Amino acid sequence: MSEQKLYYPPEALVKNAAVSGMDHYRRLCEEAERDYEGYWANHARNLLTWKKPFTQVLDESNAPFFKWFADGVLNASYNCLDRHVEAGKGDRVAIIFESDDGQVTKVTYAELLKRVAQFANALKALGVKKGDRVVIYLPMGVEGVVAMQACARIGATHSVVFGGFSAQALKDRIQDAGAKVVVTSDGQFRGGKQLPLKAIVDEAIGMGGCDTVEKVIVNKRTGMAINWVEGRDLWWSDAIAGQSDVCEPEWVEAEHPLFLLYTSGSTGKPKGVQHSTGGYLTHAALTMLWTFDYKPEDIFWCTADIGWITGHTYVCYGPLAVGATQVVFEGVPTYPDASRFWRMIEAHKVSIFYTAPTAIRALIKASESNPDVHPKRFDLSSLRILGSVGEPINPAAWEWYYREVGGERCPIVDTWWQTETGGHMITPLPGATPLVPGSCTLPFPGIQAAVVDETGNEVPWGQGGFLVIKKPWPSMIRTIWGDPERFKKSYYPADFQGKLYLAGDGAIRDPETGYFTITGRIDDVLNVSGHRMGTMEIESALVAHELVAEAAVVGRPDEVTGEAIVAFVVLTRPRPEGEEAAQIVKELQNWVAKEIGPIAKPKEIRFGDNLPKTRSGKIMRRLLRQLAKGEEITQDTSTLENPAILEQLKG
Ligand code: 6R9
Repeated sequence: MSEQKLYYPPEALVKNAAVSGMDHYRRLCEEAERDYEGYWANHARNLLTWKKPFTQVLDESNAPFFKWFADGVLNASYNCLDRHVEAGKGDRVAIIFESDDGQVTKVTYAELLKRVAQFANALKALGVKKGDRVVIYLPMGVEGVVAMQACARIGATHSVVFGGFSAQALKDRIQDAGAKVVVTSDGQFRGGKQLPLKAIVDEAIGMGGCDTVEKVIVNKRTGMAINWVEGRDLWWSDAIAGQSDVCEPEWVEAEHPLFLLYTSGSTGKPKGVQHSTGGYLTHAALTMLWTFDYKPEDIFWCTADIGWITGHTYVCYGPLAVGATQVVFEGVPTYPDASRFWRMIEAHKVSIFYTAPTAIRALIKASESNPDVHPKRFDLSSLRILGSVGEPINPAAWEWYYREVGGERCPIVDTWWQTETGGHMITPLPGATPLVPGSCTLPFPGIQAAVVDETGNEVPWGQGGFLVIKKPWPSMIRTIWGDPERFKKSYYPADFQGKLYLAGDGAIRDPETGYFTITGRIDDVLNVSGHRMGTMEIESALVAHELVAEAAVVGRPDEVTGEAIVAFVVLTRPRPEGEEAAQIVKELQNWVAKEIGPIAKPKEIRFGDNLPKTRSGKIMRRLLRQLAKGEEITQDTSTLENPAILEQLKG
């Protein structure tokens, strides 16, 4: 990596950047090193407005259940809305919304505040109180942001479920969170199609076990026909009718759970990652200013869905906390054609653009076969900073993004972070860090990242190991909802004496620069198009089908989606071939889509009479991974119970 070309930020950008040059970056890191608590306390004080200032900073007394700014009192929605309006910025556009069919709506800070307050009052009228959980199952749109902010306003803890998740997945989340209210819409538009949402909510609740749900609020989006449960369901418009558009925020302690967001881990059950209010919002705001170098003149666009952490921190909270004007979009990057992003950047003069490698790779492919959707056909001169998130970006995609989209003048911030970390952890700063394609470079100032071996000792640069964070940070996960033991075990394992946060990724540092490169998950978590999925979740879904006796799921590198899901399946009947096999593959693919969601559909399913197992009965996933990739198995397979099976599973 050391011989690779470095990409330096343009002079003009360095000059005006919030973090300007590497000396400045190093000074900030040293400052944090010298007085860790003082450093974060300053940011929390300067970036947020507190109802009652905090006097405590980091509380480690019940480690690893760390607390930050615990005696401080604030409200996230006040910080995202009211304070900008009070500062005379009410007429500033907060959201430029572009729908699936290209219609544009603009909402100012003053209008957004009113809509949030009114919806907050509607929730209160339904009996939603501080600490209650509200599940939000909405498409991308202003309503999603309004619903999240309204929960924050009254101290209700929201849990957004991505609109692509199935009834089963939704039910699991509603049940685990114990939600009192579900907010949804009749349907959603996606790539020119109408897809149901309310019907999926009905199905989820109909499965039983969701007795905590008292009300379902339905926003009218598509106008499609829906079923109605009298007494339980009510239209969004009826819920807000007659409600005041003024709502005093509920002032909450800094540690109050702002939201739960479910993500995949290495066991079958998704984990409800719990985030705080004060620490979370501090880092959301700080990373807006430093990683994106956000300035009041900027138009910010993060393409993530609010169903993912990126949509929480860099659509709902970060941009609003700093008073930014941002673009929010509904739809997919390839509809009406694969120039959607470029057209929107041109139309809305986007200056900071943040998306996922999988989208970039899909758009590269599309522009190769259709020159009309190539970014060079569009005026992208408003861009000054590009970002990447969700998975490793391969150097070829990086270079294309840099050259064809950024015109070789926009630094790319390749931001490594996770649902659990709340905000950016390892990332270039655009006016400081020389870039290397494929590397997320160096830790954000104040974040102490390291690569360690299985005993927790730091390995020399140039040697791979486990990525860990050495000190607690303000926006970190507080616990797993309802399962503190799992939180401890997953993130502060005993192997590291409970002292290091284990990220679940492998990493390696460049021998000369110390730059980090993420080498992928070290657990059984796959990353498909930037979406996290547990192999065990998919396996459980497969074995729930009557035809399936046993299943093992692995990832295979994929040119567009990063990883693709490959399932090895043993059926309860003889191994099928030809047309029959093809039919069962289809059926199982649809089954998984129904059980979890279309994103979890295996791309390939192979049938065997058995799976490769050790004599003690462990499935040899390493071999399956090689088979999935089409690699020749060269190593010793004598420990296998049934070596002949490999031939059958070759595909
Ligand atoms: C923000 C987000 C987290 C996992 C993470 C890692 C992968 C995210 C990355 C990256 C390489 C980057 N990941 N960003 N890998 N480079 N810049 O995506 O959160 O959905 O929880 O996924 O995604 O494997 O552990 P989440």
